[in-house]
Amino acid sequence: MIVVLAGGVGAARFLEGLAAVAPPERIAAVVNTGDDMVLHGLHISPDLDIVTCTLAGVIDTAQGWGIAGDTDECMQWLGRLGAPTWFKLGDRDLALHIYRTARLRDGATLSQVADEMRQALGVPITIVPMSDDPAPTHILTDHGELHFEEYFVRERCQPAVRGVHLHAAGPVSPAPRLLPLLASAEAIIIAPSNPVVSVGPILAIPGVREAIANANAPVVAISPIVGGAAIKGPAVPLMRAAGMEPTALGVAKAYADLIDGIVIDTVDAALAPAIAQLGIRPFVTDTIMRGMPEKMALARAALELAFA
Ligand code: FO1
Ligand code: CA
Repeated sequence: MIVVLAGGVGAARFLEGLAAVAPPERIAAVVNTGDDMVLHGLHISPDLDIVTCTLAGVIDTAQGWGIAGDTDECMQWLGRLGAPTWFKLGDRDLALHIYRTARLRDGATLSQVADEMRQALGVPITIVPMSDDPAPTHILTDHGELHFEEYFVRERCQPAVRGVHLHAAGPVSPAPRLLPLLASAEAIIIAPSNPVVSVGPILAIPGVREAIANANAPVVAISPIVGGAAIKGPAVPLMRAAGMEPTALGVAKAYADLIDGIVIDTVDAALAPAIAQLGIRPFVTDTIMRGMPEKMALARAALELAFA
């Protein structure tokens, strides 16, 4: 299997390209669940849903999350009842949440539910949550400790970040399929996702980082930082708070113990020699995924680097 460590939107778009250039049955996405939370009594798994719905072709592509053509009747009524409305769950999206929550309450694991949902939506690639245990990511800010989604969506990344608390680093087990997938992988690809709050939680789970370092497979990353800025989301303040330089070189350093190569954007070509100095092979190409041709080209670049 080609195993991809995935966050949300960037990873989902990369996986779309990968599934078009490699056999989908040979692709497995290991998905961050640090963003998961319970709201209205519902188990919300943003990155699992973003990856699943993108690959199913039902994502709202303008937002990168939520379901295309969705309506907000339920949200409006929740608002009338005084329930929180800062996290938008569309009417169709709520069906996914009701299903997941009911199955978990029946005793199913998050791994089982993720597999049921991707099958029901016709997604041919394997989708595995990083863990079946709760492992929320908290952001320590000047407004106190916030859940990642409270920081990101409710507070719109306004509070100053002082640190990041990954509960994934606590007494959390990897999902049952995760370590076997890594041990038998033909390649491991770190998607262009936030290294602190998307890939960070996956790597923080006890045993996972070691399993990747010890895997026989080549390991390559795609930098989500282009020209010192994040393609999407609050990577820059979060990387700074985690002691990383918010550049493609900083991303390479964060993964230096794991990766054999990294795909960086043409605008960052000047960083290639410093990356090579770390013993990591840089691959310079256009990494902005505007449409399907760019997604496929980026996937081909990652595979070329892995199998070079
Ligand atoms: N992101 C927002 O910025 N605002 C929202 O109201 C919102 C709702 C939402 C509902 C379901 C879902 O699967 C994702 C949702 N997201 C929303 C996206 C999500 O919060 C983040 O983009 C990811 O956690 C980042 O990977
Ligand atoms: Ca290795």
